[in-house]
Amino acid sequence: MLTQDKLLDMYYRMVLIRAFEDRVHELFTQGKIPGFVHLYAGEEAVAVGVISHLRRGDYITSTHRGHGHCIAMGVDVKGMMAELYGKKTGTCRGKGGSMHIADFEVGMLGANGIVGAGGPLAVGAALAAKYKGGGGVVVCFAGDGAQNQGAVLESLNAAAIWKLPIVFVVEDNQYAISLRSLSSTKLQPRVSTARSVAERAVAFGIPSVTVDGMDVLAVYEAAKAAVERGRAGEGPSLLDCKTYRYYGHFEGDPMVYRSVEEIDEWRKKDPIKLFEEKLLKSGIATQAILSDLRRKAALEVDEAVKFAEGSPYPEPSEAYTDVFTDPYY
Ligand SMILES: Cc1ncc(C[n+]2csc(CCOP(=O)(O)OP(=O)(O)O)c2C)c(N)n1
Ligand SMILES: [Mg+2]
Repeated sequence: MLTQDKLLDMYYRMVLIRAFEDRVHELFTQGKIPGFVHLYAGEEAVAVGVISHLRRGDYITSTHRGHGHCIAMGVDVKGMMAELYGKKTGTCRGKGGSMHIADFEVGMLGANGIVGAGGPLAVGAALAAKYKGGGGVVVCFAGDGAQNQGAVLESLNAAAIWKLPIVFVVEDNQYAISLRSLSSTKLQPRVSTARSVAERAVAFGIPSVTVDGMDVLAVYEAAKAAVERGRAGEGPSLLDCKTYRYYGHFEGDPMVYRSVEEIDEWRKKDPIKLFEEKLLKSGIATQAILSDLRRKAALEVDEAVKFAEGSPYPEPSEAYTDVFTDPYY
C-alpha cells in the first residue's frame, strides 16, 4: 500500500522533471544551453513509477534522454543544470553535458550518447550485485529504437542465462528519431516486423508485460513484481511501457514526421494530469497541496538556473582533467 507521503513524493518528482524539462526547452531556445539536448517531458510516469521501488545500493543505466531518470534517482538538479550549461559546478564538472550525466553516489550509472549502451552496463552492474548478494537490483532504461541494437539483444540473453537481477524498461515513445520503430501495425515496417518488445522478450525466456506508460500507478504496480523477482534471485523481467515524448527528438527538431493532432491526442493522456485526478479523487491530496508542490518544483528549478548561470566555466587548463581522453594518444 502506497502511503500519502510516498504518493506525494512521486508526484513531486514528476512535476520536478516536467518543470526542469520545460525550462531547459526555454533556455535552449534562448541559446543559453550548448550541445545536444533530448527532453523527457511526457514520459515522467515511466521513470518515477519504476525508480520509486529502488533503494540505496541499486543502480540504473540510462539513455541520451536521461534527465528524468536522474531526477527520479535524486541527482541534485542544481548540479544537473550547471552540467547542461557546461559549468565547473556541474554533476560531471561540466565535461559531460546533457547526454552524459552520471552520479554514482545515488546509483545513476550515466546517461549515454550511444543508443543501447546501457544494456551491457546493466549486465555488468547486475552481475556484480548478484556476486555480492544482498538483493541489489539494476534497472536498464532504453528506448524502443534501442531494442534493435545488437548490444541490447545480447544483454537480454546474458541476463536471462545468468539469471541477473535486471529490470529492462522499454520506453516505447513511438519513435526512434523520426521513425516508428516497433509498435506501428498499420504502416509498412521499416525497422522491425516485431510489433512489441514484450513479445520478443518471451524468446529470451524473460517474463514481460506491456504497461500504460502514461499511468504512474500502473507502471509502479508492474515494476513492483519485476523488482521483487530481481531481489529474490529469480532473474530479469521486461516492462514494455507505452509512452510519448512531447518535444522533438532533440531540441531543434523540426518534427515534420508527426502531426500536431497526434501530439494533442497524447497530451490529453498527460501523466501528471492523470495522477492529479487520481490523487484528488482518492482524497490523498487537495488542489492546494498539489499547487504548492508545483510551486516548490518551479522554485527548485529557478534556483538551479541561478546556480548554473552564476557558476564559472572550467579553466582551459582543466580540459583534460575528469575525462578519460588521453590528450597524447
Ligand atoms: C549506436 C548509436 N546509433 C545511432 C545513434 C543515433 N541516435 C541517437 S538517438 C537515436 C534514436 C533512439 O531512439 P529510441 O531508442 O527509441 O530513444 P528515444 O530517442 O525515442 O528516447 C539514434 C538512432 C546513436 N546515438 N548511437
Ligand atoms: Mg523512442
